[in-house]
Amino acid sequence: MHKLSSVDYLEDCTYSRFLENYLKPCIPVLIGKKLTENWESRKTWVRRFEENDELSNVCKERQVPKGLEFLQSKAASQSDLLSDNLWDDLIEASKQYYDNEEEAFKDLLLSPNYEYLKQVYGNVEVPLAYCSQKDKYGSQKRENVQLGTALQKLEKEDEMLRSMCLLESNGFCNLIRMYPKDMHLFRNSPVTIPYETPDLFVDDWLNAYTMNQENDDFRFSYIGSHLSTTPLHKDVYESHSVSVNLCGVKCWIFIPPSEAEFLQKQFEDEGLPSWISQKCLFEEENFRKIQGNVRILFQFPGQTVFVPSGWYHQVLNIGTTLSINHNWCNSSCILPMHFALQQQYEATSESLQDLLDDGIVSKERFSELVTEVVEANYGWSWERFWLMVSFQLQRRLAMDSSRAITLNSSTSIPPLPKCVPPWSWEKSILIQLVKKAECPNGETTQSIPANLLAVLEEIQ
Ligand SMILES: O=C(O)CCC(=O)C(=O)O
Ligand SMILES: [Fe+2]
Repeated sequence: MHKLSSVDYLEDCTYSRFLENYLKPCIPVLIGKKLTENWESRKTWVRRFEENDELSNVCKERQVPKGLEFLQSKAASQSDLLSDNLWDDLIEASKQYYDNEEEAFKDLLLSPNYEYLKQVYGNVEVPLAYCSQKDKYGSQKRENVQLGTALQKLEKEDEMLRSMCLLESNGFCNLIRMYPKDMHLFRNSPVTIPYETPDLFVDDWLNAYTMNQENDDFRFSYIGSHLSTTPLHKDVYESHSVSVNLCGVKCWIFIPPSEAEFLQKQFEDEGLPSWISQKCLFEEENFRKIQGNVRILFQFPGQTVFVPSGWYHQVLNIGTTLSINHNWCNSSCILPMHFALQQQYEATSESLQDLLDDGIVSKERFSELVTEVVEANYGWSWERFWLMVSFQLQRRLAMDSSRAITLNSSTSIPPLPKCVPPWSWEKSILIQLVKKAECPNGETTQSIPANLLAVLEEIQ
């Protein structure tokens, strides 16, 4: 049987190693828990069942791996989600990360600090997904609730799972598989942000621009109950993501951009599925061709996953998980982001072409309409894309007082972070970017600010 490849695991990682081996080539990587050891949220957002906790005692008596066996028994009926070897693979992976079993089991006894989270963020409205129910479009059913309400439900399910373990019941367990996800807990947060973005991910054009210019952000939190999932997807705008897990274990599957075409072909008739079972990926003949390129990864508490732009991925939560994620971007993925946005504009123009051909709208109105539809479906536009690029260039050039420029009306721009790629490399990407935006006649329809073009011309 073919085995899926794993993702590189680094206990520690310097910026230059990350830049050259993972960020520039867009390769996923898992980084050890030392990277986030000073995070406030690793203390305040989670709690550990103590040694005298009932579950610990039962596990000791029965000599079972604490925290794992009861989760496994409750997953027995979910063969579409889990492969038979998942538990062995998980234990095998933990041996890479921990010196001994005791240490691993200690981490597996972490759970969300429901009381604390309710107290601090209980009033924030969040999207709550029900992973075992579908809406009319076939996506996970979602509703907006206050986080306090969601936490109450999650805590109840957590308790039920643990008490079923105590009763040694192996019967079918009807898990609701709730998943509050994409939660904006840090936008207008009442308390200080409980973490500091590691240097590796701090060169982030997307959050720098949205936080400073749009009063918005791409910083999210996720609280996944046992066996909740995030369906197969690529990240928003073709950005990168970074995920730090605080408790539970996340099982990730990654499919590289080079296999996107294979995936599309494989599911040509019905469209991409929301979930590809591990059984299918591990064992099916059809998938043999890509098995060597598909990667699996178990993310334990404290560990950080870099999810590069353009990779399809899906996530299964084992035990209750709690994570903090950023979508982010910089010169390493700005070209694929540009390409993806261009595709959106092209597809939208094509679908609306009749309106222009039949003289229903003017040429000017047509292009406004295309932008409106792209904004509604995809969430952003050329205007905001180029404003983000300009904002970043302004930060870059502010470092050099002879070049300080003003590209937009903002008065305060945050200083450039400590770890950024060499300017020569970044400059070559920006030049390629502008070339791609130009039509054959040298004009562009992408609302590139004229002063951005002038600055790029000057620095070439
Ligand atoms: O943790 C999850 O459920 C999904 C996270 C994800 O898709 C991401 O960070 O890009
Ligand atoms: Fe994602």
